[in-house]
Amino acid sequence: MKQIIVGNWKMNGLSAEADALVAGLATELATLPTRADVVVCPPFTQLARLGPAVKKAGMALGAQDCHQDKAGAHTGDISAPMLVDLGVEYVILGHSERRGEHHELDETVREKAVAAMAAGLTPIVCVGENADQRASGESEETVGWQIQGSLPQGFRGIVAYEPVWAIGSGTAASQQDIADMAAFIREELVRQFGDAGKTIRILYGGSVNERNVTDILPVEHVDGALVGNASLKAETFVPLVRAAR
Ligand code: G2H
Repeated sequence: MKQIIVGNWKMNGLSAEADALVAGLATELATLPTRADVVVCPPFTQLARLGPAVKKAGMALGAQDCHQDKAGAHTGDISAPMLVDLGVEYVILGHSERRGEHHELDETVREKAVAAMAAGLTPIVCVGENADQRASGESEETVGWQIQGSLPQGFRGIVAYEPVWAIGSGTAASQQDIADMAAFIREELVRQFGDAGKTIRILYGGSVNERNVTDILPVEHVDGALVGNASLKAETFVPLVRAAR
């Protein structure tokens, strides 16, 4: 499977810096002969202005969340059809920062994934254990429940394994931990979706950078990376694309 590198800008990017970052990515990616799929997920406020330049550079546009309803009385929310209307193709759902700061449950994430697929978006559903769950040996159990609860029937999207304790820490999970969990997730996906589960891309996320990426991307069942901090500069993001197959 072709790998995919997804940049999650989180709540970063005023217009001038967002424009400069996409321009920098465009220049550097143009020098790569063949490469993985690349998605950038800026904040909602930058989607419309960045869309044309992102596509011109051969990248795809992603958003960081969507509401589960198509429209209606949901002050401050953005629906999946609204994202499609702006040329968005991917949407990150159930990131641990949404689950934590906005109390999103597996059920909500599942409803959002249904809405995203119905609108024609590819959902990137995040799962991952926190430090306490890891310390008590419950990593697989936690991720298993999240997969069962967050992925709807007929799921056609991407799963991102993001151990919460590794996010933004500067230290990624070890190669062995990633290999073990990616294999477990693959088994779960096949158990839940049959043969279709073999074609769902599995990403690793959590402090991916140019130093550790060469340990992470070759791991079996790892089909790419979801990248936060290192996606905010072309010089730290492009090496990750270069390392992908
Ligand atoms: C995990 C990741 C991107 P970072 O949240 O989703 O962020 O690479 O900064 O740990």
